[in-house]
Amino acid sequence: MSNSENPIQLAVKDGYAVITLNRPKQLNSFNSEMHLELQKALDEVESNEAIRAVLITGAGRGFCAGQDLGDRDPTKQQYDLSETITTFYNPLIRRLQALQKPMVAAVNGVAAGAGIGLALACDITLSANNAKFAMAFGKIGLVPDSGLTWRLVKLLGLSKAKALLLTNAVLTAEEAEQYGLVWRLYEPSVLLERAEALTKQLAYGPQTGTRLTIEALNRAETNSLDEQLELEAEFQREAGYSDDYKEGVTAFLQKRPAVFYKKDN
Ligand code: T3D
Repeated sequence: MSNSENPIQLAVKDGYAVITLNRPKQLNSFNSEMHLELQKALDEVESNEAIRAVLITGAGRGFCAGQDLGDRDPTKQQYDLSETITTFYNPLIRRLQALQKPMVAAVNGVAAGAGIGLALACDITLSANNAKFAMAFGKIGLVPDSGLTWRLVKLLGLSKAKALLLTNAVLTAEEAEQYGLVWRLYEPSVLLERAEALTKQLAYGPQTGTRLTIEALNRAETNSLDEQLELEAEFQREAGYSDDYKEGVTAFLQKRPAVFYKKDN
C-alpha cells in the first residue's frame, strides 16, 4: 500500500504502523474506496505481529472531513443513509474499539463529522494546535454518527454535548484540549514526530498489560464498580501470567529498564 494514489497508505515501521488517510483534495473525507482500503489496512494491523501499536493521521491540511459529500446528490435521488452507516461507519468504530493494539490519532488539521468520530475512537488523540473540530452534521441536516452521540455525552456530559451538536460548533484545538477530547496539542511541524514517538513507546510497552488496560477502561463505561473490580482481578490474573510481568519485575529487581519488545521477536 505504498502507492501514493491509494486513499489509504500503510507504513510498517519499528514495531508500529502509520495509517495515513490520503484524499487531501477532499480533506481526506470518506468514500467507499477509502473505507474498503482502511479495512484492508486494519486487517494487516490485526494480523501482523510486528505491528504492536498504530498511528492514524491525514495527508495534507486536513485530518478527515467525514463523509465525502461529493458522492451524494440528494436533488437527484434519495439515499438510505443507514446503509453507509451500517456497512462502513459502525463496523469501523466497533473494530477500533475492539482492536487489540493501542491506537493513537494525530489530528493534523480540520476534523469534521465522522472524522471527529474516528479521531475520538482512538485510544489517545493528539492534535496540531491549529486544527479545528467541526461538528458539521446539523449543517447538512443529518444526525451525528460514528458513535459521537454516545462518546460526546460520556466525555463532556449531556448539556455540553447537546450545545456543541445542536449549534454545529467548530472547536479550536485549544478548546478540544480543554474539553478533554484531545490529550495534547503540538505545533504542526512536530505533531507527527511526537505522535510517532508516542506510538513507538506504546509498541515497546508490555502488550498484554496494555491491551487489558484499554479493555478494562473501555468496559468501565458501562460496568458497575463491583463488575469492574471483578474484571480487574480477572485481568490481573492474565497479566500476572505474562512474560511481560516476569520481565518487568526482574528488571526492577536488577535495577535496569525493562525490555518488553525485541525487534527479532
Ligand atoms: O452520507 C452518509 O453516508 C452518512 C454519513 C455521514 C457521516 C458524516 O461525516 S456527515 C458530515 C460530512 N462532512 C461535512 O459535512 C463537512 C463538510 N466540510 C466542511 O464543512 C468544511 O469543508 C470543513 C469545516 C471540513 C473545512 O472547511 P475549510 O474552509 O477549511 O475548507 P473548504 O474550503 O470547505 O474545503 C476544502 C476542500 O475540501 C473543498 O474542495 P475544493 O473547493 O478545494 O475543490 C471542499 O469541497 C473539500 N471538502 C471538504 N469537506 C468535504 C470536501 N469534499 C467532499 N466531502 C467533504 N466532506
